[in-house]
Amino acid sequence: MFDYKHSVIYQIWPRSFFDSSHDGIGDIQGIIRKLPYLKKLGVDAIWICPLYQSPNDDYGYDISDYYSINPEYGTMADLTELIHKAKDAGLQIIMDLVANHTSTKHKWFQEALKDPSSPYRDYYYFREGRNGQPPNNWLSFFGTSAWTKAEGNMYYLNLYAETQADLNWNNPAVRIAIQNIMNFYLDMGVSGFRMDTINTIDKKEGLPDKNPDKEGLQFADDYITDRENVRVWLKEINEKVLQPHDAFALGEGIMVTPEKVIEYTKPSHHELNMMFQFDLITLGYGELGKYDCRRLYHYSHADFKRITRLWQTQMLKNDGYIGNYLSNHDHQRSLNHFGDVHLYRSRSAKMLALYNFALYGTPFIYQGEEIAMVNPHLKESDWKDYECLHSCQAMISILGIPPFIAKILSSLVTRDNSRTPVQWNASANAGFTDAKPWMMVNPDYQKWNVEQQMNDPESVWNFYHRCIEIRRSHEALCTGDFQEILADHPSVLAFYRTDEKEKLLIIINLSKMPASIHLPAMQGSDILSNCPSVKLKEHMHLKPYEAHLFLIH
Ligand code: TEU
Repeated sequence: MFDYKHSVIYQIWPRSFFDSSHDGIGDIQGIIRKLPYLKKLGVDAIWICPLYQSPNDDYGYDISDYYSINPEYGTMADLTELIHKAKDAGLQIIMDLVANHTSTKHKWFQEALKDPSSPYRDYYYFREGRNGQPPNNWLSFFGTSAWTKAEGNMYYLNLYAETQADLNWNNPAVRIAIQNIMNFYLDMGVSGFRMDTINTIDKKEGLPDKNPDKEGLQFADDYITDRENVRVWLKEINEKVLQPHDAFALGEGIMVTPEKVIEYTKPSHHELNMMFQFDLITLGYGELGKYDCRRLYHYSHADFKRITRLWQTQMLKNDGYIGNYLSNHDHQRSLNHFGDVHLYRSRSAKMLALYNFALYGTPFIYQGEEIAMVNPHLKESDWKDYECLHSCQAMISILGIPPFIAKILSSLVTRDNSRTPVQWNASANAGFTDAKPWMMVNPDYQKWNVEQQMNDPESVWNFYHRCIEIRRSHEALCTGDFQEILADHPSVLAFYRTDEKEKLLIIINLSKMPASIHLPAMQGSDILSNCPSVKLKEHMHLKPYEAHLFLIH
């Protein structure tokens, strides 16, 4: 297994990465063409979002055939070529495993639908409705009922889109089928998997109503996350698939707590190597997620610091392990969420990079983050994401938000924001394609693109490159302790990362306002900063978003 604690992982959402086939859609050959770029950036592994056959209702997270590649992205031969060329370049390939559900176009579901006595019927949750209503009151993650009518009074469960039918993991045949899929790709040479929404594969027995005394659809959080069989089934996968291949497994943990991550990732438990948590990425969201605007998308830097402190201390103290990320294909761009896209776009992008690379846990770069890509200004007609199209309606119907406000807010938080094509250069369509791109390109590509930034030593791209080099040369950043100082400061995050060889001090002004700090007397050299290097002093005045990494003498 590759050394994931000393690695940097780059996330590719293939549809918008690079188009080599002149159809306006990113593809596998496009990823192959960019392997030298990824090598030059300095990453060690690539997590590729789903490439499998899919109707694209959820852009690949609705799989209709696990054993074939979406022809828009290429062929199985292309994937084989990618795996081999990546390995030759010293890059690991991590595939996305979507095993909580399949597309309703999958042959298993089609057989189940056609014939109630089919063995595939028990691959899914088919249940009788109640008085013309769904079997229970669960709300899906996408703002609709978690049940879709199949035929007559029969419904099937879908925690996500209505065309994403939940698999019944209680059925051993389902577990064996998923294990066979994993073995197939591991035998092809992939290094492991990012396991999609993996902590929702076990649902409360009997599928009972949630808050039955309440009106309307209810989010069944503890009925569908982290139930006891999740660990049982992960241990089975670890024993039968991961260990025999010495393969890596990263789990996406919906609303997962530090206690649960420790259970899933403690090495002696033989379940997962790493997990994604959601506390930071959902800062400012309401309890029902990004389309719940009741917190007005406001969060404090004290919240940001509290979450950082919680996860850093809990993981180090209890032998848990996480991947650290500031955006991905499911959320708006990190600069719009945590930085500044106007006055301090470059500086705040570097601040966020320094933050992410200074933490305990494997740093993830989402495509385009390394050049400070930001949300485009989307109109309703630009929306393509199923979640947005349906959750905007839920914002109106469930939360009672006036439609014109719901649409403005939806454009700000929709996943479409992070799915615009990567901006490679200043040529037409940002060099992503020479055809009509499948999705709008952010018009700021002429100023913000890879080519321009690789040639600018002070660019965000070169800062990411330095972060990767510095992380690689300072073990304390990978496995050292975390000790916070200035815990009560309203906007400055400061902490030591130490091991037996060295002591590093990270100081980050999270705010667009200047900040003053008082430090213990010490000597140190400024080894990485988004502002001109400064002397480490007891009293420091930080510019907006100013960030430093000091090596303490
Ligand atoms: O996302 C799971 C998940 O976290 C979603 O609930 C996500 O939070 C969503 O955007 C609601 O805010 C995974 C994939 O990353 C996502 O792209 C898929 O749509 C989803 O599973 C279903 O496969």
